[in-house]
Amino acid sequence: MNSAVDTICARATASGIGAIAVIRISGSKSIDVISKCFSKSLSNADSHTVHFGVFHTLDGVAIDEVLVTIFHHGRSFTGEESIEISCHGSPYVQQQILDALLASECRMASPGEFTQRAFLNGKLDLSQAEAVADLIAAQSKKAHQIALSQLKGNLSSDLKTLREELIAFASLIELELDFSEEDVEFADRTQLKELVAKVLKTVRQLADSFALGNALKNGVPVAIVGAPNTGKSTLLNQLLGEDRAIVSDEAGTTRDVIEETLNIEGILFRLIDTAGIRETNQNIEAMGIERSQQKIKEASIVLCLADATDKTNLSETQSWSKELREIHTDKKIILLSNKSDLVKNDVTEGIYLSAKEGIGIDVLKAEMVKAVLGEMDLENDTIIANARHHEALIKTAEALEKANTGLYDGTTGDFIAMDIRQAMFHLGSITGDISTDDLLGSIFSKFCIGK
Ligand SMILES: Nc1nc2c(ncn2[C@@H]2O[C@H](COP(=O)(O)OP(=O)(O)OP(=O)(O)O)[C@@H](O)[C@H]2O)c(=O)[nH]1
Ligand SMILES: [Mg+2]
Repeated sequence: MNSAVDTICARATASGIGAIAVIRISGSKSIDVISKCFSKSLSNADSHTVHFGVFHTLDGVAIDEVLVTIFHHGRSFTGEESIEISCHGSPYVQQQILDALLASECRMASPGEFTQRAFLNGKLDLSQAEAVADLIAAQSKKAHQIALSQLKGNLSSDLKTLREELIAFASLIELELDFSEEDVEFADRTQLKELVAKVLKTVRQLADSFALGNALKNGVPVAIVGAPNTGKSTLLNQLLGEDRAIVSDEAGTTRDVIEETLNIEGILFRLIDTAGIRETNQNIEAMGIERSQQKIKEASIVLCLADATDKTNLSETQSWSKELREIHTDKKIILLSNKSDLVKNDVTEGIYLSAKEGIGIDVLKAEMVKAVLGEMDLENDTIIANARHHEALIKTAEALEKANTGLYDGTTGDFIAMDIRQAMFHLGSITGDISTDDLLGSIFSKFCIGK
């Protein structure tokens, strides 16, 4: 059977009980298949029309009252003739309907097969197809925003511009090659240098945006660290607005890592409360401390909590956070003077905070948001959130750097043309202009069945 043209079906909604469920069919026999199991004839139905009737088995046993939506060839998500059956959300009903479809001329869709067909039929490019998966998985406003922008084709159009610029470059180089036999050297390669520099800058910007995109997609890890009893668990609870972690005036209360998610201004943060760091002979506490140190490594933002009532702790935390800042230049280290409610008239370091009274929490939240977004303008800048795209952009940049070096070293045009072709190849792999079955397989197999 030719898998590209046979008719496939699958549940499009989550399994389990729901008010309604949607079953999708796609392929050239979609209308034939439904016609055998539906109380009304749909062979003359217009595209984008909805029909109420009874779905029955091939033997005529009624299963459910359903709504059938028709999409004609070329006018559906996949680009093929498609049907959506909205039935009641009982798992039994859904299974009966699927069984009837499978007994007709349908086969079960494999993971991501609907989206893969949309890609193969030119309805979406590869980066847009991947955005479908990201959109479904988005857990916060910002992650949703990035996925939607990619689905709408913003990344695709940026890449298209880059590609056109590289083609322009390649044609200039070709011109040089054409004249090479006459020993004409383009002594002045200024224009070429400018073009490569321009493209390289954009490619690097896109690649760099991955740090932010990835953080927004998966949640920004925030480690709350400090000496025992400084109020780390109190701060976690205050940020969450609930008593999640045990708070006590005994040092060493938190022994293991506690993780909770928090949404601030549409950004998902993963807050991590850790065991207080100090010298200890106790095994369990020592293990907790080791994990705290591990969590600092994994975090993008580290909240260093000091006890403002304890001068020694305050200066120790201050120098410790300074050290962290020097070692981890890619992390945002925020120093907090907690329990400031007890030292009102004293000078404190970092953010003035009372985790217990909720003072300074808004300032802290604003700092956290600022640490994530930096100078980025999410509304207008294209942001990469996909590791595959990031990798391809890095490779594109590498090839462009080689071309750039070649231009300055006076390398002959044919070598530079080769580097440019490499750059175009990697760029093209993002949108799927250049793709292999292996690549497609690995991308679409990560989708759920029904997508
Ligand atoms: N006055 C005041 N007390 C606070 C504040 N924050 C925490 N505390 C108190 O400090 C004590 C320790 O708080 P925890 O939140 O358990 O401290 P911790 O850093 O998680 O401690 P360990 O888990 O043992 O490392 C508790 O008695 C809290 O009520 C604050 O801002 N002001
Ligand atoms: Mg604690």
